[in-house]
Amino acid sequence: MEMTLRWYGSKFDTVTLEQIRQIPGVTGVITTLYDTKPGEVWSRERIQEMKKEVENFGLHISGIESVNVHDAIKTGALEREQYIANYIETLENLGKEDIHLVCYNFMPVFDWTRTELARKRPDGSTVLAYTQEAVDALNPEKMFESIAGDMNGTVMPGWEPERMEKVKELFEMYKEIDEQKLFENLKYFLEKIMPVCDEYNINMAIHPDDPAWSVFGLPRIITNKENILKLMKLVDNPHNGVAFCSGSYGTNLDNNLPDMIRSLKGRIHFAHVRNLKFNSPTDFEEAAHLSSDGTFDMHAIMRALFDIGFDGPIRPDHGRMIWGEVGMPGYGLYDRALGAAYLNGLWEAIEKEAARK
Ligand code: DNO
Repeated sequence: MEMTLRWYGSKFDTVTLEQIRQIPGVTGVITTLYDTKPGEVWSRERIQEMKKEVENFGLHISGIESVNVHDAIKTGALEREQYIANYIETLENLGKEDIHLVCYNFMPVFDWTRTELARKRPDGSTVLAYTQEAVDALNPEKMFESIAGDMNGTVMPGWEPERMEKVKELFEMYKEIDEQKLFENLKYFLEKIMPVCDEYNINMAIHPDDPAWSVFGLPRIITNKENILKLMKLVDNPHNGVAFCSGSYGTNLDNNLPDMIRSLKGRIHFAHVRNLKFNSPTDFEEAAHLSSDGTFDMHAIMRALFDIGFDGPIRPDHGRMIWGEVGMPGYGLYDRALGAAYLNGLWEAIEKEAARK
């Protein structure tokens, strides 16, 4: 495995490449062209510039998170052919620039959903949190407004203001879409892009829905073992793979994370590893990565990844805001650096134990 950190580009991130380079064991970044809109073609020139910038700091691009999928593709609208063609062109350009991992999601309207961006924990740190009660009490059109005040002036992934202005329109687009339709549209998209993935050896890694259940009555399909295995079979090509996010699948306490990892052997191309602390099954907050700070057994998660021979990039995921840092909620430097060091420590121990046997 390779330890990485997500980085949004120098125009958008409060964390610098220089800082990332100084985190022990982090050799790559997971990045994106954050100012491109879903459906736009990524030019080779822009990809080259991005690569050069990262490489100037002694790091490399380990993968893209995300090349976002246009809603016309998710809803199967007529214009999807054009957007799929654009997506293929972007993949081609990435492949030509030697980038072989693309993370994406297939969530309708909202990407990941949280109801608080700065819940205070007893130690004074702040974290992202979710309660179903708060979602149930909220008009979806007000979702963005309700959390915008805590974004610290940053643009959060999936919560871009231009997109949120269109929430009503987006809901309208998904009116006829149920889970089955969404699966069909995803299959259609994947089948169209597999040839270019085969040609350039690009691993597609689907991010789970977060939380792993339907919100605001919208269908959500990448939520549990059964569904993700169904998707693997529907398009049975190793390039159709998974971004295993412990914090997203883990929102549903029925999901046995190590067991899911083992069942996805050969198909996990990317891992987001973080911990959650549950106050009730529908009220959780994002803890420090350390097992004892939350609900998950992080050793068991890393162990399962090791056992299946996982060799892709891992990144610590959302961190707490600590030590007075002001940045994009979940994406500050300090707690994610602690997370990377901790996950590297677990991995080293697991690897050495295994070598001794
Ligand atoms: C949240 C992220 C998601 C993820 C996308 C992938 O912090 O994990 O926004 O990047 O769903 O397309």
